Amino acid sequence: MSMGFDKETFKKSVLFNMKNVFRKTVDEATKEQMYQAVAYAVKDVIIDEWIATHKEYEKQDVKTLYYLSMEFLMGRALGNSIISFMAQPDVKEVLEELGFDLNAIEDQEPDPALGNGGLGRLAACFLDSLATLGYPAYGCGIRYRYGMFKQKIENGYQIEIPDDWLKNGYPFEIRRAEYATEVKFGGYVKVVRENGKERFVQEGYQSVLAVPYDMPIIGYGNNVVNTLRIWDAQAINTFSLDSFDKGDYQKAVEQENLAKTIVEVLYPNDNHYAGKELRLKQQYFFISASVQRAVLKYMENHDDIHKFYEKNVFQLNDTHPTVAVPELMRILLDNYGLSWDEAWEITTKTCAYTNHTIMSEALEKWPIELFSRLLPRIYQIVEEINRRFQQKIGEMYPGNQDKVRKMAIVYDGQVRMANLAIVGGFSVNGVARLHTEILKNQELKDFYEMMPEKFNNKTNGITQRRFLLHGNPLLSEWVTKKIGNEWITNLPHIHRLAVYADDPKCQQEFMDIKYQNKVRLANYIKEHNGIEVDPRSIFDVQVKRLHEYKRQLMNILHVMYLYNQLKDNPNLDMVPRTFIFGAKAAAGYRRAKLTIKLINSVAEVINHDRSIGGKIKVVFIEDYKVSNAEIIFAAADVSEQISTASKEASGTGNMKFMLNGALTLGTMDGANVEIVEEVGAENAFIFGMTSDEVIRYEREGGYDPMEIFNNNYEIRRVLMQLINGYYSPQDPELFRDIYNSLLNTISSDRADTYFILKDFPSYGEAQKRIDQAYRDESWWAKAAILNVANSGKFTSDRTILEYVRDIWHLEKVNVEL
Ligand code: GPV
Repeated sequence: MSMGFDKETFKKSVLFNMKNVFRKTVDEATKEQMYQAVAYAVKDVIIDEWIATHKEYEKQDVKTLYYLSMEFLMGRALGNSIISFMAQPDVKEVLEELGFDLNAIEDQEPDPALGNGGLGRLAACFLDSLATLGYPAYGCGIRYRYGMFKQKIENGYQIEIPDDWLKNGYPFEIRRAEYATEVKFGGYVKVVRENGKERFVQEGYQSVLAVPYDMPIIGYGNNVVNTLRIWDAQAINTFSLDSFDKGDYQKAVEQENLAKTIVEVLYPNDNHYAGKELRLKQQYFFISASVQRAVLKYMENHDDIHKFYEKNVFQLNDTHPTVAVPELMRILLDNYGLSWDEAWEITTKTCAYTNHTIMSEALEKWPIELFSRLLPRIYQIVEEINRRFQQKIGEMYPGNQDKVRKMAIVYDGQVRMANLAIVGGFSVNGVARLHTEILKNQELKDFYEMMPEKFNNKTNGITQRRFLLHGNPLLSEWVTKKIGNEWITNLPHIHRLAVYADDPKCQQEFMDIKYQNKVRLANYIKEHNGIEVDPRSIFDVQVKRLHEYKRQLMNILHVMYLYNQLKDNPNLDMVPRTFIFGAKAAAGYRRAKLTIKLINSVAEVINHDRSIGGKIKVVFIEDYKVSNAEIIFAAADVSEQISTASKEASGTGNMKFMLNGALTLGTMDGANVEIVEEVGAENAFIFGMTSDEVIRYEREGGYDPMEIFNNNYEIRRVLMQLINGYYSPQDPELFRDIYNSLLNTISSDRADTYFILKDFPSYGEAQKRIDQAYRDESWWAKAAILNVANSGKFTSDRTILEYVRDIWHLEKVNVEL
C-alpha cells in the first residue's frame, strides 16, 4: 500500500467531511454529496504529499518546467487520484461499508473539460507522466468559467450546452490569492529618460488581477504531487465610491467587464484560428501572469537574473502561448533593466516551441492593428525582434527578398506567431516522425535550413494509467496476472504479453474481456442513446473532433455504400458491424455540423430497417469526452484513423485504441506510421494515398474527383443519395453542401480537398479485409494481443523522457514522507 494512505483514517475523514460540509450522516447523503465528501477526504491525503513535494523542490533548488498551454483536458480526478495512491481496493471497501458503489460515486464528478481535443489531452497526459517520473513541473493555463460545451443531439443536430463545471464547486482546487498578479492591456507606451537611459512605461491601460487556482497532479505511487496552475481573472478596483471623476467610473466598469469576459469560455475551435480579439486577450492574460510569477519565484531565492534559464524552461504548447517570448523580454528589459542582448540570450535559452499541425487555417497571424492596440509594449518588442531577425536573414542570404517574405515575423500587416516562436526559442519540435519530416522539408524548410540545430521530433504518447489501468480494469487485471504490474510505470514491459498471443486459452480470455467491455459500452449506448447494439458484432469506432481532414465523411459514405450492397442482396455474407461515432464540431463549423446530421440521418434509416437483419447498426455517441472515452476505447475492435495523409500531425486516440487491443484501420499518417512499424503491417489495415502523393497533388494539381464520379457506379450511387432525399425525405436539398464539397468547385477550394473519393476504393477494400479477418477469431485475438503487447513505445512516459533528455534537462526528484 502507498505511504500516505490509511484505510481507517480515510473512512473517518469521509464521515467528518460529510458532517462538516453537508451537516449529514452518510445514510442521509445523496451520491453527489458522497462524491464531495470522498473528494475532500482524498484531498486531505494529497495535501501532505503536495507540501512535501514542494519542500523537496525548494531544498534541491531544482530546474522547473513550465508547460504553457491554453488547454488542459484533464478528465475526472477522483478515480485517477485513488489509483495513484494505489488505494483503490481500500477506497472501494470503505465505500461499500458505507453503502455506496465507487463507480457510481466517480460518475458524480463533472468532467473538467478545459480543452478541445488532442492538444489539450496531450497536455494532461504529459502532466501525469511528469509527476509519475518525478520531474518538477507546472502546467499553466486558464480557469475557464465554462469549458468545452456539452453536446446534445436533437433531431440529429448538434446542440451546444454551456459546461458549467464549477456549479457545485470543485473540491480539488485551491485558490492562491497570495500569488495574484496584475496584467495590463491597451494604453500607450511612454518613453522616460532617466540618467541617460531610456525606460518604457505603459500608461492609460486597463488591467485585471490574475488569481491562480492550483490543482494537484499526482504521480503514481511515488509521493510526488505537481501543480496545474490555472488563472482566474478578477477586477482591480481602483476607484472609490465617492469618486466624482467620470473617467474613473467609466474605467472601473470597463475593467470589471474585462475581468468577467476574459476567462468566460474556452474557444471550441480545434486546429483552427479565428482571429478573435478576446482570444489574444486570453493568451496574454495567462502568459503574463505565469511568466511574471515564474520570474518572481526564481528571484525569491536567486540573485542573478542572467541565469534564469538554468533553473527554468518554458514549453509552448503550439503557438497559442507565444507571447511568452516578448513578455519575458519585457520583464527583463523594463523591470530588471537588462540590455537587449542580455535579455535575448536569456529568453531564447528559456523558450521552446511544439508545433501540432501543418494545416494552414490553424496558423495564428494577428493583424498588427489589433495586436499593437491591445499590447502596445509587447508589439514594440516584437517589432524589434523582427528588425534584428530580418537583418540576420539579410546577412545570411544577401538580397534574397523571398527569404524575408517567408520568414519575417511581422509582414503583410500581421504578426506571425509561429515565426516568432521559432526565432524566440532554442527548440522546435513536431509530434510524430512523419510530421517533423514534413515540417523540416516543406512547411518550415527555410527555418530548418537556417537553424537546423533547433529542430527535433518528439512522438506523442498517452498515459497508460488513465487509458488502461483506470479505463479498462478487466484487461488491466488480466495483463497484470500474466506479466506482473511493472507495465504501469514502464509500458514497454507489456511486450512480455507477446508470448501469449498464440496461446488459444489466452486468446479466449482476451476475447472474453473484450466482450465484457463491449457489453459495458452497449449498456452505455442503450442508456444514453436508446439504441440496442449487439456486442457480438464488430465494434468499429471513430471518436475524435469532427473535422473534414479527419474524414468522418468517408466513413459514413462507406456505411451508405455497404447498406446499398445489403439492400441489393439481403443475404450478403458479412459479419455484423456496429459503426460507432463520437465527435464534437466547433460551434461555427457549418459543414462539420452537417456531417453530424448526415451520420444521424443515416443511422435513423439503417437502424430501423428490419430487412437487413441487424447486420449494420450506426451509433452516434452524444457528448464524446474523456470520461466516456475510457469506456469506448476498452470496447473497440476496429480503430478508425483515416485522415488524409500528411494532415494529422500525430493523433493520440490511435494509441489509446492500440493499448486496448483494437486493430488500426488507417492511412499512413501521423503516428499511425510508427504504430504500424511497432505492431507490423500484418496486424493492421492500412490503405490510401501516402503523404508524398497527397503533397504532390496539392502542389501540381491533377486530381479531378469528377473522373472518379464518372467511372465508379457505386460511388455515384452513394453521392446521388446525398441529394435525392434518400436520407432526408423532408428536405432533399439538406446535404447539398456536402455533395458540392466533393464535386464542385463553387468555393475557392479545390473540390474534394481531402481526397475522399480518391481514397474511397482502397478504404472499401481495407474494410472488406477486416470483415474477412474477423471471421478467424484466433487470428483476430492474436493480432489484438500483439497490438497491446507492442504499444510500449506510445506511453507519454517515453515522450517525457525524450523531452527531458533533449530539451528540458530536468533532474528527477525523490520525495520521502
Ligand atoms: I494546432 N491538435 C489539436 O488537437 N488542436 C489544435 O488546435 C492543434 C492540434 C492536435 C493534432 O491535430 C493531433 O494530430 C495531435 O495528435 C495533437 O494535437 C497533439 O499533438
